[in-house]
Amino acid sequence: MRVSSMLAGLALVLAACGGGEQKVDEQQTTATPDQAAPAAGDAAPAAGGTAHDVNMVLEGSSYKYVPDQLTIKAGDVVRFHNVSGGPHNVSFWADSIPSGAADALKAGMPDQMAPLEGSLLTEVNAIYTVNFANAKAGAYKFYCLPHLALGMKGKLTVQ
Ligand SMILES: [Cu+2]
Repeated sequence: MRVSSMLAGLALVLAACGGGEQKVDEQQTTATPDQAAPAAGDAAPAAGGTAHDVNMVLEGSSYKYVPDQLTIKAGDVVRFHNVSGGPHNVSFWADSIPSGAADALKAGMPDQMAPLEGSLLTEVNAIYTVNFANAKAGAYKFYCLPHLALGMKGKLTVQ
């Protein structure tokens, strides 16, 4: 069956110039890209945890997290959305989180570029999720590496 359809295709190619493009399309559609893998940072909160959303935006000439202050509980996740003005990321100052909190926080941050430094979100609508499982109570101050000099920073409080 396949051979006869290829022959038919060949006949079409011979009959009409440009028919060869159809054959290329056919090959591309049979090779399905592996898009089934979930995006990095798409983690769900632990059972009972809440998901919080923080947008990373360029408003006028200012880069900001919206909201730039929020209070969560241990076990929650925070989803940082690249809305506009990217690339953005979320980095935590090691000396601006509760003492002894770094290990649990590192465990909740996928694809770190350096310790406590989240990966850059270059695509609009990309999301970076930080999981605060086992997080110590206290204040966690964070900033956007590309826009720190422009004042893009925020504070999370874990109750
Ligand atoms: Cu930024």
